[in-house]
Amino acid sequence: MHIAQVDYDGLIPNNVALGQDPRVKRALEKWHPGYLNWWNDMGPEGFQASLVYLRTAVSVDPKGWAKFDYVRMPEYRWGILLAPAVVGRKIPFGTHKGEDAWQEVPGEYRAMLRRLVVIQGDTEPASVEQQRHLGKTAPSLYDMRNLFQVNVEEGRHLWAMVYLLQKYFGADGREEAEALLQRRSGDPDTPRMLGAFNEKTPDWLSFFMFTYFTDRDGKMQLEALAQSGFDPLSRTCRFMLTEEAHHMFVGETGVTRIVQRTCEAMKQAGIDDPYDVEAVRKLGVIDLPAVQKKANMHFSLTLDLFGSELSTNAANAFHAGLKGRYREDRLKDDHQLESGTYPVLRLIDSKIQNEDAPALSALNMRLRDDYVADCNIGVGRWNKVIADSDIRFQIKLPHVAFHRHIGEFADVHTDLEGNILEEATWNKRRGEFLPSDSDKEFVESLMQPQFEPGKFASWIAPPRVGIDNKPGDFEYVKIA
Ligand code: BYC
Repeated sequence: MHIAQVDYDGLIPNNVALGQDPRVKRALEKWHPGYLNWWNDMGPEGFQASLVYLRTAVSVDPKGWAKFDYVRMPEYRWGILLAPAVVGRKIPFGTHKGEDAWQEVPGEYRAMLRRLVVIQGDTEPASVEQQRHLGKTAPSLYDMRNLFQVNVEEGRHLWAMVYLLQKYFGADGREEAEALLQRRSGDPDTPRMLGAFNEKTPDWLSFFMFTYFTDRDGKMQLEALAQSGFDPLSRTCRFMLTEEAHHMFVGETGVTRIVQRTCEAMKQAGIDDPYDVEAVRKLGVIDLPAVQKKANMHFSLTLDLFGSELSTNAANAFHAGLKGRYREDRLKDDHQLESGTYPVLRLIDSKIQNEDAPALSALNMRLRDDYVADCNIGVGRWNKVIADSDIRFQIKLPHVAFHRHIGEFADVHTDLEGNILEEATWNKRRGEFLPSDSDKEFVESLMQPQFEPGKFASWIAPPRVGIDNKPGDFEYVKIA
């Protein structure tokens, strides 16, 4: 079988010759019913019997890897897909740089590698759980379909990590695969592993911010893992990145369409002042300050996902050749970082300042810096929509020290510019920076479903083009 082709005949579509690997095939077939139970319990609520116009990966060929068709989500063909192997691939960084990439787990790094795979795997079902109620308030069938597309692909990404656990980690891999189905986002006893994945996604503005900011952490982490010297992980992540792009597209365009609709409504009503929140809200659109506050929230929660600025875990994973930097293969240095330094923002004598730190220890900070730069690109596009409407408002990412729970700034409060605030001032001003109860209530009040083909809720503009070039009134979801 050619690697670009996917075997669709069996229960589990794959391009890893599962048919010739009875041990792993059996293990996955055993895991499958538990997965379906989890999907039925924790996946999109109320739409499991509906026909959804979804894309399914049928190949890993970059030109034409997906096909679109109506599918009921529980019947989606979740599969195991690895990007094609690079012949003669070498470990690209760390102490083993230049050695042949590992095709099996290197014994000395087994625990570290398993931890990375498990953490990556844990985020995927978590996001599905966080988003499971949103279908009921979808602002259009187009948006509902995009939500479900994101959800089924996160499900596939769980499969991707579970395949690695089942194939390469024996009995403890099987246990971890089971545990991935047991933890639950936000559960006080069995929460998901990382902070942001235990938060609520209560409305569609949050969903778009999550897919813009948090899925982008997914992109950065997958890019770093795609560099791995453990070749099966690298190939798995490379293919996951193909799907991930759509998730960020959903987020970026979702926020763009909200901002566009708000600006249009303000212009029509002759409102110039974006801070006249009461007047703007009467138009049935989301005021720009509320959009800013949601961005502050999701950006800061996502920064926590990069771990501490200085981290021995990150240094060890790089040194071992397991997790690289963002686009390691395009960087021009020794790829070992034993001697270099990197500027790290730290809290020193109660002041936020840069300090040069050993480059190996500063890898989380470096990935976070790359992330912030990437985030700013889409924010610039949102601002262009606002500027084109002649409204004087700019969405800005807050300072990286703002509203943090992990790392250097976990113990201080700051304003959006990074000025340190006393506890009492923070408590008083919190509602200026983050969604207040009344902001939340207002956004929630707008979340009325719009399920008529081609129609959109009052607070969001239609997309410029349909999915798979379908016309505006295409019935993306046939609700059962
Ligand atoms: N919450 O050395 P430190 C995605 C723990 S998103 C709770 O500073 P490290 C997706 C940490 O585990 C991408 N705990 O951190 C997006 C450690 O605990 P232990 C997911 C946290 O290890 C949307 C201790 O604090 N993939 O794909 O250098 C939808 C000290 O940690 C948090 C990955 O993250 C937190 N936020 O970096 C769907 C890639 N942060 O071990 C999917 C794999 C840290 O001492 N993961 N801790 O008990 C990693 O590379 C790293 O584990 C992290 C943390 C970057 C997450």
